[in-house]
Amino acid sequence: MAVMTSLSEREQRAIMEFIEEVRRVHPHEPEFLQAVAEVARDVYPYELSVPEYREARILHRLTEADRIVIFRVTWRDDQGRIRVNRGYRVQMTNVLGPYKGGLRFHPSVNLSIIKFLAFEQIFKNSLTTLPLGAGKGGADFDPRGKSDAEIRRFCQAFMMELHKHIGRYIDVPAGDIGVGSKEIGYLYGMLLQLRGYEPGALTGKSPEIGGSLLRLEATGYGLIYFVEEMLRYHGEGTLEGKRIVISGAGNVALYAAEKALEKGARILTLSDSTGFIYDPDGLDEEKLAYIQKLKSRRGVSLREVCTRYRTIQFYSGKRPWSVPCDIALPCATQNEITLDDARLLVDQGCRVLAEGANMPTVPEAIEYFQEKGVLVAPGKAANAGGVAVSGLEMTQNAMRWWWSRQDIDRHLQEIMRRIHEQCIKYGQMEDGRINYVRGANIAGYDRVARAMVQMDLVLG
Ligand code: NDP
Ligand code: 2IT
Repeated sequence: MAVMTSLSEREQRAIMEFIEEVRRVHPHEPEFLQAVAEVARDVYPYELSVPEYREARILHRLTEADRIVIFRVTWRDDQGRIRVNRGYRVQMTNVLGPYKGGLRFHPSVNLSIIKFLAFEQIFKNSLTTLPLGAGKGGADFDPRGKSDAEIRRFCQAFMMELHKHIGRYIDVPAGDIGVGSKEIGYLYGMLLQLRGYEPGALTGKSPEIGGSLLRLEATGYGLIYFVEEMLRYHGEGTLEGKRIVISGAGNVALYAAEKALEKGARILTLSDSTGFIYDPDGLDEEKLAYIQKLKSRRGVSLREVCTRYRTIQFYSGKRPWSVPCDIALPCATQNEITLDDARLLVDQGCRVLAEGANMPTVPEAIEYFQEKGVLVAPGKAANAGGVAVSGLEMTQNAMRWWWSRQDIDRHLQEIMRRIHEQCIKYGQMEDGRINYVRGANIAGYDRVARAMVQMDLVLG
């Protein structure tokens, strides 16, 4: 299905009006508006071209969450002082399955950020082709500098409210920034006490308490599988010898690095909120294992790596995009690649940008990359491996059975391959080039739209 490369004036006006309307209804939510605008640019003209979608006003409906829960989380710190945080759960749509998406604990969390993440999740979860609706949650809680006991008490207090809104057929949270298997363990422990055995109500659990093998690695591994598909399709060879620049040093970044290394790539950088490390020799397995251990301690800076490895350089307060590379993998957070960063990356020879994080690239930078012929894989396609294996965790919990690492890995590779295929199908331009951003947006939208039209649920 080839798509027109340029929009007519009428289409452009319709998109602008749509975005303006969303801005009016959701003022002061820049990240949410950014995510909606990125999708609307591709999807709104498509919606207008399909009479039953246009009539059903699918995109208008998808920009308004089914419901949003905002709640107080009260907990006690190690000094015995009462602390108050704000918790969120945005239940976006359950057309394809139970609301599904992670929980983020970070001081920057606000309604706009959780809504943008929940909105992205609609299209991502749809692309997996698993029965998953979309949601996201979290709190403005800062795990840095907190003791284990404080993290546990916070997670318990958070679940005191969250449990009223989740369930295996209702809403199934998982991890995201600041929420790893340790936090999921505490959250699940509290859910167990409040409600009894219900492993299917939360994913990202460790295997001992009903989690799926390979869930931990799934987002990072899936990202690399997706990049391999892109290279293969474009005749750009394999990852062997390719120079990769990665941001982040958390779950997604470290497992992407691990898999890329296994495939023979050269990992030049990692970053965290304090700066980035650059290893001119490329990180090897030993260094990566050391970094993994170091970063599993909350609040430790990557700077520490240099005290052990003298050849590794640390750049305080900087992002890694100035380092020459073939492939860039932003795996930290939203809007971490600006237009200036994009210019730098392109000048230095970057050919592929694949988003491990959600919305890490500002829209102007995406446009610039595309103009310059850089292949851009949007997060909703490239990082879908995490939620896909979460979906498989739900399947295993429902079956009261577990699959081997090899089984899950096979499914993950197959799912990433199919997502790539959908991007090709819907993102093929008239000149034969592939616009992965458009492909992912339209393919993700189309499945939800078809489901909505079939159920045709309109009240009033
Ligand atoms: P982690 O908490 O494990 O790691 C996050 C990493 O990014 C850390 O190194 C952290 O630095 C850094 N970071 C976070 N916020 C900022 C910031 N504002 N500025 C600079 N650095 C920052 O999170 P994940 O690896 O799970 O998530 C990373 C990204 O991937 C997010 O965008 C998330 O939404 C996305 N994602 C995650 C999935 C998952 O399964 N976990 C699935 C799909 C997408 P520091 O160590 O200093 O805190
Ligand atoms: O952004 C994401 O897709 C995630 N944080 C994972 C969500 C999940 O439910 O596994």
